[in-house]
Amino acid sequence: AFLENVVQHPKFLNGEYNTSFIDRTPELFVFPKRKDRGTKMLSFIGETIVNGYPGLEQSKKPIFDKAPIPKLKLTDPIPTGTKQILDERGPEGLANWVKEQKQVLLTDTTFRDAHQSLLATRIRTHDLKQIAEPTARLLPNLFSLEMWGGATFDVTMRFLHEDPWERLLTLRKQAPNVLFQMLLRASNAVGYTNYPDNVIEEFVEKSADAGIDVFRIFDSLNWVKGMTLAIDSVRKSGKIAEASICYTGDILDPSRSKYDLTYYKNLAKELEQAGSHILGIKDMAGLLKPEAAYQLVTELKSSVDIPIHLHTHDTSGNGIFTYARAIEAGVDIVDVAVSSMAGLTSQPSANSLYYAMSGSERQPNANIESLEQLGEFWDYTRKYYAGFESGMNAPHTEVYEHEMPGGQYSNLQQQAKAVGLSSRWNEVKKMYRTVNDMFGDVVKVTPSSKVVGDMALYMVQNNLTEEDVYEKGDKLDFPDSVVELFQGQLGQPYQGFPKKLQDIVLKGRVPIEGRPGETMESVDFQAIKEELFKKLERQVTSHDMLSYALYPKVFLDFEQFRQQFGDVSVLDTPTFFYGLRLGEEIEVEIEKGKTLIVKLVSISKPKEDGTRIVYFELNGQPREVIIKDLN
Ligand code: 3PY
Ligand code: ZN
Repeated sequence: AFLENVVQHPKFLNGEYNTSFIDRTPELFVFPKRKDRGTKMLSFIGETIVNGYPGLEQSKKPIFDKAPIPKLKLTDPIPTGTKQILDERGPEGLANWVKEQKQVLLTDTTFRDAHQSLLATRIRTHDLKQIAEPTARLLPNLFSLEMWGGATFDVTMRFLHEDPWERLLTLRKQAPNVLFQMLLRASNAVGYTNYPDNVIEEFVEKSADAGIDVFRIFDSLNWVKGMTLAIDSVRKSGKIAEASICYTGDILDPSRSKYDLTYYKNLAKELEQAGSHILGIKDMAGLLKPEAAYQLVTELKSSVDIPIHLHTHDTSGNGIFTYARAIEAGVDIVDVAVSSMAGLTSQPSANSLYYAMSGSERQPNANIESLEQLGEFWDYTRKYYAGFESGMNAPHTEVYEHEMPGGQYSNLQQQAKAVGLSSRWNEVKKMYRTVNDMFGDVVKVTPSSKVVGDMALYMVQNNLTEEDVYEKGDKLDFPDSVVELFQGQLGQPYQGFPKKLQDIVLKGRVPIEGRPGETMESVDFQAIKEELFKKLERQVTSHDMLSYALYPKVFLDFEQFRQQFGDVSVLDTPTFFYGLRLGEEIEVEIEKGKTLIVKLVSISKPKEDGTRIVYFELNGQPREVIIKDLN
């Protein structure tokens, strides 16, 4: 069936194919299904109606207003943008172009970090797809759209039952003019652990092929040695390497002298030396105060020759002030989100920054009416995801104390809840800072931030003080992630590990000092291909192989889900999370021009074996599915 699909494909017949034809042509893998798509979809909707969506409190489906999509003349050509500049001039040419701009440039993070930080990364491709082309048309002057990487890779498969690669390919088609940016955790790729070198190389190459232009690369301990392989791989792919400094501590506080201006200056020079086209300053927790931003950017502008791109989180409420000062000091690009997806643990608002810079020659070149229109879409869309909001609804200046990254706050809160520590959340936050200090004042960003969080939870849960750890540590069984950190599995922190605690944690195990990837065996992609072919009984793409190499269990669970329920990314978001109301009828476009009409007719009482029958109409014909009621 696969070969039949290949030889019948119009691109193949026209000779428009190259080595990536197979990877980039997902329809080649669409074969006659054993179970029809309608039945699979009804099974999924039936499951959701009876048992709810995992992680959301089960409730009757709320009534949502449909998000308004800006009305645009879609027959007009999409205006050109930075993507065309990169394609014409290459990464160095693009970097030079950035330096020539008088106005500050913007990266819109709405499609990635904004929802990672506000809504536990849950925004679905279905919604992104509605607004990708309008965004490309309304904001063609953006530097980039951050739309992949970080937690999105894992969450799309694990919780949204979608393929992250399909998201990238789909959005790329709709927004061909603006650079696509992703967050790459250096040797941890888009995961929480170190991967072998060939996985990183392959992942970068295939991500670049699928549409990523700018790779923001960081190491969770600011360890340059852990970043060079990723930088080299990006350079090889012809795309933009934006190696980043993770900002921690406070350069204005003389008692926090470990990370001072000189530290950041030296790091910036090393990253420039290592081949970075742009220097990122990644303020993942939003600790960079306005005056510190001014001093830091001033210092770095005079130390390196490449453009500087600043990322912050607005947790403290000071984000716009920080940006205004950084812009005054000459920062080239800043990260913002569309107003209704901005603020708090997310990025500062693009709309606010636009107005804050009124009267300045560096005011960003964005159309404010466009930003407001996009804001309206996201205002409505965000409501579908209300169940994932963190509950933080005002500026949170405590962040300067606990230093938790924007993306971690709600996550750790959930973890605390899961182990029965909801009522001790304040203690957990304080302990997070204590652990930071015990670990020698470390950079806290995925995955090092997760280790600090694990240790804080462990100590609160077991009622341990700092002294207890030093006194009774030989009898304590520390979390695995803590042992791995002190073994050097995430790399080496600046000025090394605190020796005393390292000995207590390792209990005689020998730490490594080199790059973990150096000693890890390469992944055999051919073997993965064969293994997956057997498991999945279908042709295996290089995207499948990478998803499996990074997240073996998550990928296989996702595949199994697809076998059982089909492609659920075609469902609208309220239906995906809440199913249908009695009597409600929806239209689902399962492929271009092919629509199913689904109506919920009734739900039976549970039978003795705990199952219910859910009665639907599918395109006017009665259909039923049997669902086990797990409540
Ligand atoms: C991630 O690694 O996902 C982050 O957003 C870190 O800030
Ligand atoms: Zn961030």
